[in-house]
Amino acid sequence: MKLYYSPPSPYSRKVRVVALELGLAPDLELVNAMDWDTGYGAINPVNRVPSLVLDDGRVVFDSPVICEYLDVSAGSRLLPFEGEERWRVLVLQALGDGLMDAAVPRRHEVTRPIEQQSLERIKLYCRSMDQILDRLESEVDQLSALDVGTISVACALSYLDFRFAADGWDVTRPKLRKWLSGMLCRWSFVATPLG
Ligand SMILES: N[C@@H](CCC(=O)N[C@@H](CS)C(=O)NCC(=O)O)C(=O)O
Repeated sequence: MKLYYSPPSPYSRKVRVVALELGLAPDLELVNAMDWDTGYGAINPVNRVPSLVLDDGRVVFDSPVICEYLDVSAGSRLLPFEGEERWRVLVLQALGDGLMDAAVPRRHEVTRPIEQQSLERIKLYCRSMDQILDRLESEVDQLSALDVGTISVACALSYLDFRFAADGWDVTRPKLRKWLSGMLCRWSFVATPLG
């Protein structure tokens, strides 16, 4: 298996952490999906990272799909195969992914020339981020297990530290910060720094 990934991408990190936690080691191939001339679109027509190319040439993409593929391959250890718990973990993953889905385009927006930036869009991204962070802080006691949900949330929060440290998201969310510190001690996170 080969994983196309990008070092600053929180979605890529999520998949890499999941793979490591499952004892899987796909080959890694760096790609910058924003470059025009990589030919990456022939692998993933959505043109986003990550993508997982299987040994038989099939391609799995969108990080939740890749995580589920890896997890099922390894015996469903990070996403319950059925039952209520499955939906709880999937919704938690959607919260983590949703935080990335607001933070990543916010980052793109604020790195555009100032006259091209949309303040309205930035405000919408920030609202979404604040709402998700508040929800996570209020439900932090539900983040005890290691699963695709908690991995997604930890990757999203560490992306905020990486790109938006000045926000100080943890000032009003100390329980979430404490929880994140514990997660980031895991070897799978230490081995996959954003960069
Ligand atoms: N829903 C996708 C989102 C992936 C995504 O947005 N990746 C970003 C990098 S962090 C990307 O490839 N951006 C390239 C682009 O938008 O052209 C997933 O979960 O894999």
